Amino acid sequence: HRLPFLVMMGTLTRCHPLEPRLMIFRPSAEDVLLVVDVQNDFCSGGALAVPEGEAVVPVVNALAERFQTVILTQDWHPAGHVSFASRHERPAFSTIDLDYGTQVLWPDHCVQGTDGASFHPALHVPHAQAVVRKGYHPEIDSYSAFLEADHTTPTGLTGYLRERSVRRVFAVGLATDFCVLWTALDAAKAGFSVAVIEDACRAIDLDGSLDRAWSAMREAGVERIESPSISG
Ligand code: VGL
Ligand code: ZN
Repeated sequence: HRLPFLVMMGTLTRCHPLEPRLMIFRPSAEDVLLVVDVQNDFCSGGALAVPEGEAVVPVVNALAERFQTVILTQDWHPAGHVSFASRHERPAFSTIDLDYGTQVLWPDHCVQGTDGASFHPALHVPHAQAVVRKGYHPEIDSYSAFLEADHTTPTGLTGYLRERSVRRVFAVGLATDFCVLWTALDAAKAGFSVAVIEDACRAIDLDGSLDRAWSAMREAGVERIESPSISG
């Protein structure tokens, strides 16, 4: 009988033996696991805690073992950053209009060099090869690991990944509906194949932002997968 597999982009990709519609990805040198903002401030007890944020840590640790190339991102704001509600004397989670568009105002979080900006202590990815810091310009936020919120200023990650011959980006981390969302959309715009691994992410979900995020990602051709779809 015929084995249910097909070959995609030079990588053996087959169906899950128990779930024929589930595609299995076997990471190669052309794949990167991009771990977005698994930092103390986005976990329980942190300044901008994402519900169950720390639950991604064991999932990410296990996934990372299956990737040769792992890159971490770190939200990295100076004190008094333009995205901080305190700077504008406005309530957290309200919005203001800035030159580059609407900005959600957040509690002060991920201030450079603080414990809140450090990676979660249980994140164990010793073979991670680069850390991309973002949001360091005082007047520009950056949810995306590729482009700042002005949609023009690059972080350098596109060039880094291209120079390393990466073609597929697997995004995980915090938060699904902000930094993971914008990272995935910009990766797709830059020409990478993109998948978001849902159970390795958690969301803030502000006024329906999670549903909108999945719709936007679907429209951009970003695949929505679960961690059992990544084989070792
Ligand atoms: C994030 C809000 C503000 C995120 C970062 O990592 O999703 N969200 N800064
Ligand atoms: Zn931030």
